[in-house]
Amino acid sequence: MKLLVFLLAIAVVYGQNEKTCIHSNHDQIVADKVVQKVYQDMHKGRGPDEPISETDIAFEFVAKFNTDFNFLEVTRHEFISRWEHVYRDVPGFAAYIFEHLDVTADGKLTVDDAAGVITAIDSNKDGVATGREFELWMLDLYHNCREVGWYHGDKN
Ligand SMILES: [Ca+2]
Ligand SMILES: [Ca+2]
Repeated sequence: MKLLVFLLAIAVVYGQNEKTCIHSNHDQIVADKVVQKVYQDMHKGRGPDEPISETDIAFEFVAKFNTDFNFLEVTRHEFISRWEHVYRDVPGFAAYIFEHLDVTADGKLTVDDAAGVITAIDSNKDGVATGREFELWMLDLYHNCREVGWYHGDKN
């Protein structure tokens, strides 16, 4: 029994991807290039001043990141493995991005996270999240280690 508990503890430690806010990419793709791709995937075909809606967020990060039959939610594990596959960032960094998208902090991405993500992106607080604001928000996350929820304070 003790051995089993010990083995489970090991599995938990190694099974979780230790979060890191220091960007690292399997293919040595620099942060700005990764963000450019994330931005294009999110905002394809639209101008930088055009808004991003809650539906856009839900479509991009919930629907597209889903890998199992439960298409209304994306678990931390699902998100990390797909982010690593598509953008080639290491799992620990994908975990850091996940935590910034999981605004409700329940360990999964659902439509309930979309409004909070919009608030986080909307840096000039005019109630609209534009494509450019999304891009700048992502760049900020990639370049500056940000605590989850930091934008709730004064954001300059
Ligand atoms: Ca959530
Ligand atoms: Ca705005």
